[in-house]
Amino acid sequence: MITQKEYAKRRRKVAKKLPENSITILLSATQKQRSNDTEFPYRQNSNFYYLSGFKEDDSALVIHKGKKSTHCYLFVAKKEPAKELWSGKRLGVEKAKALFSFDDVFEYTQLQEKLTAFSEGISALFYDFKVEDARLAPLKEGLKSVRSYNNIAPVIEALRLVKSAAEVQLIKEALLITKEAHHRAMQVSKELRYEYELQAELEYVFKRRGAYSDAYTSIVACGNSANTLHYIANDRKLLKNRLILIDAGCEYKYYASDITRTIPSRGYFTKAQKELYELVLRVNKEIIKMIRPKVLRSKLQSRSEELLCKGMLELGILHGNFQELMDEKLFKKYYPHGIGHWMGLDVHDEAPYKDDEGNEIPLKAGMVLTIEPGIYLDESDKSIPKKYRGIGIRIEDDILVTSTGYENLSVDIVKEIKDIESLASL
Ligand SMILES: [Mn+2]
Repeated sequence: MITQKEYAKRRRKVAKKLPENSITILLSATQKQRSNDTEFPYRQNSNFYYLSGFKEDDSALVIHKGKKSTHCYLFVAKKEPAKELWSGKRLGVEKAKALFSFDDVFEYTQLQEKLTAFSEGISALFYDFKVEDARLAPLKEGLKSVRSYNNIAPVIEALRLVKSAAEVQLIKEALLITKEAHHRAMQVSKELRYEYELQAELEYVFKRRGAYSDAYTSIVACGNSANTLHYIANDRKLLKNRLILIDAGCEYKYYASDITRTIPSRGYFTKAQKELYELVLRVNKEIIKMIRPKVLRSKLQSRSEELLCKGMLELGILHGNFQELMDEKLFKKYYPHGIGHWMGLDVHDEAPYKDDEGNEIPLKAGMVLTIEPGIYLDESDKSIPKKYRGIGIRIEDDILVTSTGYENLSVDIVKEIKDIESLASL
């Protein structure tokens, strides 16, 4: 659990980076319309949530940094019984004051008026450029003395890069649920007929275990479907003796998990599938072993490219001279994506990969990243051995950088061939 103390500490860290005589406004996410009068389930904006822990819409966070002191305020929706009857209870000002450790809490409708009151001598305004919408214009207009408009998002996102112990704990809890979901998929795939049935099995576990949602739309891709990287239709048949690529992870208490496993549709890998799978698994493990503080992600990327390129050359998927294949990046046809990404409140955490000078940020204890090598061999590609066509494999784990190396947070989600086959035979 993230304590109020931790949220307050994060706000202090942000305030430290701000100039004197500045106001920072963070607005909650808005309700997103799905169609006509139906809405998507509401989810708070991650940067706002990171600094507040507040889950309601129609809310805002204000950091007022004056000459001598800094104050943080929360603005929340008014308690209105007639509205609450339809759309649910609101915490309201009084309870928010008691439960959240802000210097003060006001009604959201007072935001404009309070900003004007704070605005004396204010010259810089900070807000999240990604949440710039109609709510902001009148607020900006009210702050007449402001001379500079700045994006607060990079300041918050740089902090989000290094996770606290409590954040790591939540990611671990998300992964316990995601583990159960993937293991269930391994057990039941042979009994199912369509990709969406398997998707339902995974998401049934997410929901039943109290996860808010999937952290991203699940990919359940049988056979050649896996060669579409963002395949989310999940509406094709689970054919016999194919591999199924499953990229699915739940979001639990606002924290993501992101796991890919590739499993046989009928419980057993064929010989050709094993050959490819073992290559990807070897690369997955070898890259994870490289993780420790000060290592550059680009190093992990280039090493994964070397290993996959060499492996594909040995299997007769690529032809020619290894160095030429590397220099001309010909392996990219079959391994076109990155080795991994930051993960946290968002599955692709909005944290920077480069510092202000444009230099790559090296790994540091507390960072969480995915490692996800893959090979994608389209069924129409006549240049590769027939036995390998129509196979796509990715194996993805979630890794915490520690002071001495790494902790594989998803180590309990099976990925060895024998373990997957034995789960399938239960
Ligand atoms: Mn991923």
